[in-house]
Parts: sequence; structure tokens; C-alpha cells
Amino acid sequence: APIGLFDSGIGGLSVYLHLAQQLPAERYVYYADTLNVPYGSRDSADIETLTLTAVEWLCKQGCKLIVIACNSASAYALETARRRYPQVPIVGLVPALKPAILASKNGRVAVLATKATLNGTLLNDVINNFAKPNSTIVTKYFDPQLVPWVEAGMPEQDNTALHLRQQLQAFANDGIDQLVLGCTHYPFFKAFLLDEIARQQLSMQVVDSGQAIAERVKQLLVTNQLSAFFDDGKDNIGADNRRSEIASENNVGIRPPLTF
Ligand code: DGN
Repeated sequence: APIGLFDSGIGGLSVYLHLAQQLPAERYVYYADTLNVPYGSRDSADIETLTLTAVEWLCKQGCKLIVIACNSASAYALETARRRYPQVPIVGLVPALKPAILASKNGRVAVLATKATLNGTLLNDVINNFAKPNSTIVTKYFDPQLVPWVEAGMPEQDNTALHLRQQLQAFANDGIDQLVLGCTHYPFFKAFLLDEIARQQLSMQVVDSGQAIAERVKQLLVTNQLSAFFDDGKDNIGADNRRSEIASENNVGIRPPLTF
């Protein structure tokens, strides 16, 4: 049976890339709700309804495990989805603030995410639990332009570069030494950000959740005996179809170029 992934658009592919690397024998179904992207500025009830629709669709495909590869959707629908589909392990995303706080040398941590994620309890619980009183300052940043740029398949255009350079400068001025990419669309800018950080000789690390999510999925597959090794081939995708499938409700494909 396949592993299901869901995002409001194509951002969750940044998580899929880590999964495919760590778990290449698995099959994947990816649901990109490109019809309703962006979720970031929608209200919580709306995000919950759209997410549950996606999770139900992935369950119908016979997915053995589902990754809600969207911080905004996880913020408002992870708990409900787990309650509604208790038979399927569901992994959600929260910005990787914990490792960033632990790694920070000066306690100045930035989290860049959608409004929905920044306001959600998942993120604020992490801040309350791990930010060290008196020594950690977590600053929240919201940038409405980044998701549409990734969706349009043009993270490397000139105005994108200019915008990101200015954004980095603002973080540097604020003394940030850890930048948390709190939206699954943003790792598509990571290579550019790292180049720019090196070029400007800033001491800033960029953190995202992809690797940790792949490790969590691997662990769940092992403990629940769900890895491809145990597959009986009885699912809705077909036992002989051993390639990953990209599913999109309104059939909008992935537009190149996307680098990672
Ligand atoms: N990729 C989604 C996230 O991680 O929050 C957000 C994209 C969006 O819908 N704004």
C-alpha cells in the first residue's frame, strides 16, 4: 500500500523528496489541492474541512500512512483527522523550532510561516515548551509572496531573488542566527538562501522539517510493520505499479523548474 501525502499545493513535495530518498522502496500518492491554495490566509474551519476531504481521499486510495505535509493544515486539522481515521497513522508538520532553539547561540530565532501556522496552537505550544525564558526570543515572520511564487514554478526569478535578499538582510539586522522555514513551500528557496548567506557572510542556519519527518515516517513503518516489505499488493493503486504517483484533484501538474 502507498504512503499518502497532502499539501494545499506543491510545497509538500519538499517533504516527499526526503521520504523518497530515505524510503525508496515505498510507493507514494500525493494530493495537491492546487484548486484551493493558499490555505495560509483561510480561517480554521475552512482549513479543517479541506484537509479532512484530502485525508479521506487518501484513505480511499488505500494509503497505509498519511503525511499532512502542510504546517497550516496540521495546525487546524491534525487532531480531528487522527480522531476520524484512527486506523491510519497520520503524521503532521510543525515548524522545526525545537532544534533551532537548541542550536541557537544567541537565542534569536526566526520562524517564517503562514498566518495560520503562526497563530495555531501547535506552533505556540512548541514555543511555550522549548523557548528558554529570558534567553530565547522567537520572532514570527509572515511573507505572503513566497507560496504563490513556488506554486507558479518560479522560485528563481529576479524579483524573487531581490525579495529574498532583502528578507535575509532584515533577519540579519534583527540578529537572527536560526531561520526556521515553517512552511513546506519554503525549502524550494533553501539552496538560494544558503548561497546568499555564504555570500553575505552571515552567521545564520536554515532549518526545515523534511529530514525529521522522513525519520518519523520510517520509525512508524517499522513499529507498525507497514514497510513495503510486508506489502501484499492489495490496494487501490495496483501491485504492479511501482512508481510514485502524483495525484491532483484538478489535474494541475507540477511546473518546472523546481530545484531542491
Ligand atoms: N505549504 C503550506 C504550509 O506548510 O503551511 C502552506 C501553503 C499555503 O497554503 N499557504
